[in-house]
Amino acid sequence: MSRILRVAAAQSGPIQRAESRQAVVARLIEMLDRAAEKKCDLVVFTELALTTFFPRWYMTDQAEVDAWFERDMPSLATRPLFERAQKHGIAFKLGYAELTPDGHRFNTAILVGRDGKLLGKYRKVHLPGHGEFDPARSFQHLEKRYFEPGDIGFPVWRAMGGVIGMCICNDRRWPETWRMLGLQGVELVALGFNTPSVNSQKADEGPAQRAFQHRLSMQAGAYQNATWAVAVAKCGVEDGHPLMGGTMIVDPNGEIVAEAQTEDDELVMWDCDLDATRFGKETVFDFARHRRIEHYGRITSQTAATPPDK
Ligand code: CDV
Repeated sequence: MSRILRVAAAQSGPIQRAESRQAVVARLIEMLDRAAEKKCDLVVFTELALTTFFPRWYMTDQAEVDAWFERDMPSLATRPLFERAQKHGIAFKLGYAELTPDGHRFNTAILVGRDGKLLGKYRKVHLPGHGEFDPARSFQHLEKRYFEPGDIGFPVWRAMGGVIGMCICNDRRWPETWRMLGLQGVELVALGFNTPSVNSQKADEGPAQRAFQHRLSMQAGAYQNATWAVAVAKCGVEDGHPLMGGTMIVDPNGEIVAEAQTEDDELVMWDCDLDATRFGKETVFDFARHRRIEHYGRITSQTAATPPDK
């Protein structure tokens, strides 16, 4: 059986604060239709794909905050996306803000199968930013205010003939994320990101450096775990706030094989041969033969770095 998965990374251009869910979903459906025309198997949408990147806004009214969240999935607004994907027989990955029935809020991604049914869910573990208004920053990044850290770890799923995993934005900068997925034999990692083009705490860390760090994280994560990796941006200028592009598909050698050219809605496609993950998994990154877990205890027993005394 062929293990080639035709993947479309569906980059979102900017979503303004005033844009409705219905208008955004119509844009996603338009990309889904184009992916279907090209006979794609899987469409990867971005992080918080239904709204502007609202954690840049400081809010104190919980009702105002909750308006950015989905209580059901599919919701009324997203049902047409599910129906169209099912009609095309395309699987998709979607990021959104999740409000659970018992009142928990997560930055979430779901994997939906070709039949329109939920295959898997991931909740962002590494939440960046801060919980209170920070006047020292050039803009706010309040993910720690609006979300709880994910509570379901880093699952993977057997789907579409392979082993699929997800993570979300800041997770890609953490080798722990990749290794947790790698240790479950992941063959394709799908993620979305909203990365401001400039560091809010360091004005001279601009677009070039941000793009470099993004590539470095993606390429290292893919190579060191011998997996395909698909990273999908929301980018362009949202209400005066620029987000970087850089949607890309990375092969299991860590090479970028396809990359977006714009900061708008754009499809980036590639035929990902899942068997191409085998060589790395059976040689230099054959974990069973080469990992030395007797030396890795600190990774799960401490958070802060503890340099030795002088
Ligand atoms: N949405 C994100 O997680 N953004 C972070 C920014 C704050 C650095 C990122 O890692 O891209």
